[in-house]
Amino acid sequence: MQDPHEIAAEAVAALAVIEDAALLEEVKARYLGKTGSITDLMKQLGKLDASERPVAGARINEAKQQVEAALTARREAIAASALARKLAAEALDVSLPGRGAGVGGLHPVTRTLARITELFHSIGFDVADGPEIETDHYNFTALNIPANHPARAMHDTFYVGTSDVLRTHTSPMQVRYLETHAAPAKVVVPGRVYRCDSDMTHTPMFHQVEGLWVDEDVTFAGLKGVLIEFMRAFFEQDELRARFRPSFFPFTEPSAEMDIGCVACGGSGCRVCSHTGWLEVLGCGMVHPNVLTPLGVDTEKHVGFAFGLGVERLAMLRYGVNDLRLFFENDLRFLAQFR
Ligand code: 2NL
Repeated sequence: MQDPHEIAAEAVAALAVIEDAALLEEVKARYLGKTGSITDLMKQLGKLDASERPVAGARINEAKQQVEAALTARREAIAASALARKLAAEALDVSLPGRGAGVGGLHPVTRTLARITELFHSIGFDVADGPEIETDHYNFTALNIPANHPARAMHDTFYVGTSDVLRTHTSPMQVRYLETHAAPAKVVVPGRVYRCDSDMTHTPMFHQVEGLWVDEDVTFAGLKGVLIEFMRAFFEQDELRARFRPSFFPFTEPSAEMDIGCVACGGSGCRVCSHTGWLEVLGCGMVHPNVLTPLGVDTEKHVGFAFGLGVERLAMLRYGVNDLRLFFENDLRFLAQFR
């Protein structure tokens, strides 16, 4: 009979180099399986002399236990290294920042709105906002645009039902302001306005800031001074030139449109100013008595000036954007430039 310890030593040596669980089971079968070499020794016990059996049996059992102990140790080692590999492969650094956690920024139109209202606030204008769905009273009638007046067509109005509209300007909020604030009143109203118009240079929704100053000694000269100084501060050009051309709005009389020297070329003529050297930037005028009187303002005592400007237009000029539609496409390659 072969020495059981020799077989056990051979088995332990074979197990020592095994890295794979399936191979381990093969080696186990070779020694401890039905036809394994240690099992064989057990079978041969019967052929031994009865006196030799206890010693030989004990030696075979020892050998078997050695192999089993080596098997168990190896099985655990293989499982431990498999687990270690799996953990290493699945390791997560939870302290890393998340993907796509970029820093956002304010939309250029929002920044321009804030800049405009801050400048007016700094010279004493209150800032107010109001509803985007208005009654036709506040949007039109109160502003000296009676029912069936052609001026209503001028505004390309979106109707909500029969007598509500999406406000076509922020003037209705200024009317509301005068209802709750007695003269003197000094306010700007920023916000979204809507007109049924869509092409290269018009979007159905855009932003406007309107201003109103009602007091005893408000003059057209004062209007010019406030608006020229506003434009100089907004564009950071102390020498910016301006001119006022006569115009018409139902809610102001007299009315004017204000041009500034082209901020792109300095007045020498370019594509931005259509080679005129001038840019039209707002409409303004002295508030029509038909607007003030129904609001309880005594027009023998109080007068007002008002103006309205387009925010996208000023944003385009300030940032050098040549296509209005870029503001509404939300392309991050465009927007990220204003971070
Ligand atoms: C433009 C012209 C203007 C006003 C808006 C106004 C408001 C009240 C009374 C009188 Cl409550 N006027 N607003 C006045 C003149 C012009 O806007 O072209 N806006 C983009």
